[in-house]
Amino acid sequence: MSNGIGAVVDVVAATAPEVRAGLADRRAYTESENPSGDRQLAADVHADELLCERLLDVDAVGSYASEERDAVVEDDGRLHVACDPLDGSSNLKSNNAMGTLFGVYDAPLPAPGSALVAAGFALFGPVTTLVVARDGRVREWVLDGGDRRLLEDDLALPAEPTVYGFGGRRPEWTDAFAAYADRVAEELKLRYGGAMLGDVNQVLTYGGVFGYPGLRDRPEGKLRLLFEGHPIAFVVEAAGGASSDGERSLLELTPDRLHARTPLFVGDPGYVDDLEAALA
Ligand code: AHM
Ligand code: MG
Repeated sequence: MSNGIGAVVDVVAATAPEVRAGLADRRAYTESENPSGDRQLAADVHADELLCERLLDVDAVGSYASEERDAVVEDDGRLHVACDPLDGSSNLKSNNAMGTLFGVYDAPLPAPGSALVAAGFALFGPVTTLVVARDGRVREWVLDGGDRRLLEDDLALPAEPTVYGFGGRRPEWTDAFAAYADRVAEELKLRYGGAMLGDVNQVLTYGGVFGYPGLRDRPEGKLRLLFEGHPIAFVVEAAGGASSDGERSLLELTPDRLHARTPLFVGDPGYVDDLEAALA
């Protein structure tokens, strides 16, 4: 098992710097939309193609699914990888953070969160970092050229929460969520950059809570359970944090279809508990 997961991590570590290096020339929109109805940038398509080809080359990888393609690409192997190849790609125009997110499952996709065996992300900030959760532990490296330098051997959410970020416009929030958000805003400092990976990495670094809630006219919210919710929940929970769709851990959920969306909250367990109580 570990060889298979290690090989997946190696592919992401090798491919992320290449995806990043390719961003400058791929800032234009293509004519196409992804299955969620978002316009695709050339950078989204490029990242997806590189990851698909290289991950399926790993012997243990039996299928690849991504936010950028309709159906699962099948092969032979016991591991199944779901990716958001370029999370936060609308930040390309404004030159803000974005990254590559992946989840490794030992069941065919769409799979329940309990089938995750590893997950992680590469974050393209001022430096490129790689965060990987497996076997109940989270590690963080800096990726520099071909080098991978360990930053944290056992990354844990800070006990003292400091920052928060919530997606969607306030008039679209439910009254219950808006009341909760008001309380959080009294206690924590707003940090919202528009890329889930960047915003969650601030929570992992400084402590706090990130959420993209269900909206009045879109109760399922914006983010996708298989490609975004499960992997980020797996990382945050392994770091000692909590995740929720408003009622229960995201890892207890199974998407009813590949591109299903979910309200998403991750971070400090106390703030996630309060959120569930506020929405109950
Ligand atoms: P993407 O994967 O197509 O980039 O969309 C997901 C992104 C998240 O990274 C981020 O949290 C959210 O969309 C931001 O949405 P908004 O622009 O509505 O704040
Ligand atoms: Mg995304």
